Amino acid sequence: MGKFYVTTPIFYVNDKPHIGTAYAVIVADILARWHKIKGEDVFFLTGTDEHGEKIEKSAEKMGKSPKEFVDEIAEKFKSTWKELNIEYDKFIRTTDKDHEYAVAFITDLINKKGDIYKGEYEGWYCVPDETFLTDLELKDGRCPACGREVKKMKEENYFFKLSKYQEKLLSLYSNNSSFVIPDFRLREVENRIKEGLHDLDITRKSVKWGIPFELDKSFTIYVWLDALTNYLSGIGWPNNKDFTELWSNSVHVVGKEINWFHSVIWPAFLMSAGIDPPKQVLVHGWWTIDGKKISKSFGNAIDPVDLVKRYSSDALRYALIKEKRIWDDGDFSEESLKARINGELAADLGNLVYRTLTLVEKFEGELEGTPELDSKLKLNKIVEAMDNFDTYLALSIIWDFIKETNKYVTDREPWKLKEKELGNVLYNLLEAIRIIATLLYPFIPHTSNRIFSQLGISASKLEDCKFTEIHSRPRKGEPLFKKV
Ligand code: ME8
Repeated sequence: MGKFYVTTPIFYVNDKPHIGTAYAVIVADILARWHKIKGEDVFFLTGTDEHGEKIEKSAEKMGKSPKEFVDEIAEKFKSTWKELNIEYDKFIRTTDKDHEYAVAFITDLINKKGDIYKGEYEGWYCVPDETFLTDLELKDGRCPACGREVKKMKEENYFFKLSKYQEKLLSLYSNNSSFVIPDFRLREVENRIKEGLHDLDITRKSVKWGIPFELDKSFTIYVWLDALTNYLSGIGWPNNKDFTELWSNSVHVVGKEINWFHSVIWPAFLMSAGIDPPKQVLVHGWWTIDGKKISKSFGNAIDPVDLVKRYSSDALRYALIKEKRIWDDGDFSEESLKARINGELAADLGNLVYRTLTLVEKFEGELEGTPELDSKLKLNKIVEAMDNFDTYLALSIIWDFIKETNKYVTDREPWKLKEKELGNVLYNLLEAIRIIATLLYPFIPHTSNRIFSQLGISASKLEDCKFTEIHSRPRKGEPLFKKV
């Protein structure tokens, strides 16, 4: 059986989840469910990134110990993912003991390779982003990533010989052109590497809330070596010898601002430790409001739980995927979400199911006939789009099939038909609806399950997406979506 391992960034716990963090998790959930209906063995990892100065400071502000503070926020993440119907297999926390062990282990491997040395760092530091910056990297004297103030820093530090991996990284990309999706994000890191790689600081002296650095206990490990290792510790590395089966089929879903860490620094750490790189990094764009990135610290965060309560998790999942391609940025708009509920979910999909099942309930004949709608189903195109992580395109092609099915109703006017002819049209509609529910399952799982239940069948798989015989007696239920 094929394997599929998908991860999300592990989120900083200085914030509760917002629509941007929710997006990464929804994308990963859709990919996980897609691979499940393909019949693969799937492992889906998400979690929280709990060490570092930022978190130490946030806890202090709240008058809590770091541990008390992170425990509370980690729970908020878990409950939010539950509201969004996220079916992860493991929720990792960087304060988990087995994770801390894995971080010490990988640091030791890197050190044994001779890739760690002690030096001194002098430059600028962005506290919220926990990044050192050079004069050249500053933008108008501020952090280029978040636009906030930076402070001057001079610190003894331990460094990782990142510069040593310049050529190896470039050949990783040229040997595997789909290592980073989309392609323009691969070119971006490639061009930056060609300008020259600096060695990377991997410890902090002033930060107590972190994993101890075994080589020198007056330091803790800087968040990125700690955080990135979650992708291995989350599947039992280093003790689980079978981790390679999942690892060779791994996809990291990450936002564009952390592409560098995932496509450059992470593979370099792994090369140093003698571990293969992950299979792929899928880099998604940002949700914005009036063009500005949504973020708690910019004060424009939108609470996904509030949207779920008002519109349902499926409506939110659907709207986020249908609004833009994964790798693009896009403005979030509640008006557009409402329009999609009314126009696409309630009218196109909801009505199709409701009116078909209304006719089926009144019909006593055999639900059988000849497939007439199957030629409208572009299954290969949907599979191809999903293989390319183009969830937007896949969902659009599924929606074209829903529209074709609605057109079939209008063209054939089943309310005017009788007996065998009616049985034939209803057969086609029911089979189309079953296939639609199967293909929509990764995107709107709750709605798909409701359709399956109205059809009187259990959930089907991708291999069942063809017109066959009907063995159940469908029963109409409540409309799938109410207009808002
Ligand atoms: O960077 N639009 O954590 P983080 C889309 N702990 N996605 C967004 C977004 C937005 N406006 N805002 C956030 C960290 N995200 C590290 C990661 S991984 C080993 C360590 C999503 O809490 C997006 O996926 O800042 C982004 O990469 C992630 O949240 C950053 O979460």
